[in-house]
Amino acid sequence: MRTIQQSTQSQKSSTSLLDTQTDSGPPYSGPASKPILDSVKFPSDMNRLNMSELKQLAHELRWEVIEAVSKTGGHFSSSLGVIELTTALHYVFDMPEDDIIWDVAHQCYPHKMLTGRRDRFPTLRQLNGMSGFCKRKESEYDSFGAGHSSTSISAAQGMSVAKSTLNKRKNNCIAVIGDGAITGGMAYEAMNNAGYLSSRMIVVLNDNGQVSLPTGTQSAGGVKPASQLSAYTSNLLVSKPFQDFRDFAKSFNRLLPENVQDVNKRIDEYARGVVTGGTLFEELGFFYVGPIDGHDLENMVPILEKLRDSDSNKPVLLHIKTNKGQGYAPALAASDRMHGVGKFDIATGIQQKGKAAAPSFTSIFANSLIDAATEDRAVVGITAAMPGGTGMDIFGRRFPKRTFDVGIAEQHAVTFAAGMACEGLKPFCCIYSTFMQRGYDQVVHDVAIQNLPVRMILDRAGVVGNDGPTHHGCYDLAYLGCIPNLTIMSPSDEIELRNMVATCAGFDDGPTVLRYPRGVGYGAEKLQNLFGYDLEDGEIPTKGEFIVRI
Ligand SMILES: Cc1ncc(C[n+]2csc(CCOP(=O)(O)OP(=O)(O)O)c2C)c(N)n1
Repeated sequence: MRTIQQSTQSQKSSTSLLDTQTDSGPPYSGPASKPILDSVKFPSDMNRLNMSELKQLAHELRWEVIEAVSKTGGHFSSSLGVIELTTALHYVFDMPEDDIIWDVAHQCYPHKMLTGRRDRFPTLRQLNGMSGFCKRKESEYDSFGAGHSSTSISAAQGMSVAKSTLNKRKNNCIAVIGDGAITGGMAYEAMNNAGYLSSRMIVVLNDNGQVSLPTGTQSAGGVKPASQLSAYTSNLLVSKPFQDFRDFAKSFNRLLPENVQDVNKRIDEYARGVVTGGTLFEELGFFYVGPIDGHDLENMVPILEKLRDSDSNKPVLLHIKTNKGQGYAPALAASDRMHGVGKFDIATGIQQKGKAAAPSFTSIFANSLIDAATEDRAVVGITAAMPGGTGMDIFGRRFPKRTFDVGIAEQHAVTFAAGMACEGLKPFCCIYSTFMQRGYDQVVHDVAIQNLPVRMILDRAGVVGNDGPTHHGCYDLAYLGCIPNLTIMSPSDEIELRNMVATCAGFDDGPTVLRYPRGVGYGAEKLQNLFGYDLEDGEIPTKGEFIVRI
C-alpha cells in the first residue's frame, strides 16, 4: 500500500521535467526514451515512485500507447483519456488483490501496459494475439472480461459482496465507467442495488462528454451527446469548479462513523454547501465526489488514497472530467477524436486506409432506407449510440427529425420501437447483431408476442474480425430463429439487401429482421459479371419475398 504526501511546490513544478512539446520546430513525437516506464513491469514496481516520477510515467505511458497503436491500429483516444486515471489507480490500489473493472474495456491499453503486457502490443487484436479488451483468461490483472458496455458496476458490486461474505482481508472494487456506458440501463440497476445493499465500492465516472460513435460528429439527429445524463454531469461541472483535495477532505467526513462526524460537523455542513450537485447519485445512495480533473494526478492520488483507506461501506461515485484523446493533438482535432483507428503516422495522425473496393453493406442499407423514407413519411430510424456503425448518421443527415439516438440502451431501443409501431410509425431499429443480445426479452416480449411491425436491422452479423469473440454476430440466427412471428432475412449481395429494405418497409403484418455482415459487397462490376445485374439505372432485378435464408 502506497501513500504520498500532498503536493508540494517543488512537485507542482515537476511538469517542467516532462519532455514535451516545443513552441517551434516539427510536431512533438514522443520522448526519446522511457526510463520510468521501462522500470515498471507490474503495478508493484510503482511503489517507489514520487509524484514527479509518477507524472513522468504517465507521460511515457501516453506516448507508448500512441506508438503502439500507430503500428497496429485499434481503439485509441479513450485510452489517451484515462492515462492519468490508470496511473493513479495502479499506484494507489493493489491489483490483483484489489479489482479494477474497466467498462467496455476499449480504454484498457494503458492498464495492459502497466500489468505485464507491454511487449505483447505488436500482436494487439490479431489472431492468437492480445485482445483489445479485458479478458480474464489473458491476465490475473483483468478482473472482468468486457466488450459490451454498462456491466462494470454490477460486476464490481458482485465482487464486493463476495469479498465481504468471504471475509477477505481487503475489499477494494473499482468500476471505471464512461458517460456513454453509464447511459445503459444495467448501470442504474446496479447503482440502485449498491446503494440499497450498502456495497463498498468505488464507481469512477469518466466523463468526457462523448456518448455515441463516432464521437463529436453530427450524431443521428444532432451534435449534442445523446444523453440527458451527459448533459446533467456537464451541468455539474459548469455549476461549480473542479473539486480539489481540500474540498474533498471536508466533505469526506460524511463517510465516517457518526460519532467521529460530530467532531467535524460544522465543516461538513460547510462542505455540503460548497459541494452542490451529485444529487442524482446521492439519491441512489452513493457518496458523490467531484467533479475533479481526471488529468491532475496531484489531486486524484490523495483522493483515491482517502477512499481506499476509508472503512465506510457506502458506495462512492467519483466523477472525473477528462478529454478523449488527451495529449495528442491530431486526436483532439479529429471529428471522431480518433476513437478507433487503422495504422497511422504519428507526426500527422494520418491513417493508412485502403480505398474500399465497393460500398459497405452499412451504406447501402442507409441509402436504401433513405429511399424508403422518401416515399413513406412513417419510416423512422433508431440507433443505440452507434450512428456511424449502423448508417444512421447518413440517414440522420437526410432525415434528422426522423432519426433517434437513444444512447447505449438496446433494450430501450427495441421497446421504444415497439411503442412507435403501436401508433403506426415504421421503426427501423438498427443495432449490431452482437448488441441485440441485450434486447432479447424486448424482442420476444414487446415485439414478437405482440406481433408488432418493428424492423430490426442487424449490422455486423457473422464474424467481425479484430474485435473478437465479444463482438462476433454469430448467435442471432440461433437466438432469433426460435421466436414466433419473426420474418428473418439475410441478403447474399447488395442488390438483395436493397430489395429486402424495401420489403421490410412494405411489410406491416409483423416484425421483420434483416441481418447482413460487416464489410463491403461485391461491387457493381462484379455483380454484373456474376449475376448479370445492371446497377447503372438503379434497377432491382428481383422483388423481395418474405423468406428465411439460413
Ligand atoms: C452494449 C453495447 N452497445 C454498444 C457498444 C459500442 N460502443 C463501444 S464504446 C461506445 C461508446 C462508449 O462511450 P464511453 O463509455 O463514454 O467511453 P468513451 O468512448 O467516451 O471513452 C459504444 C457505443 C458496446 N460496446 N456495448
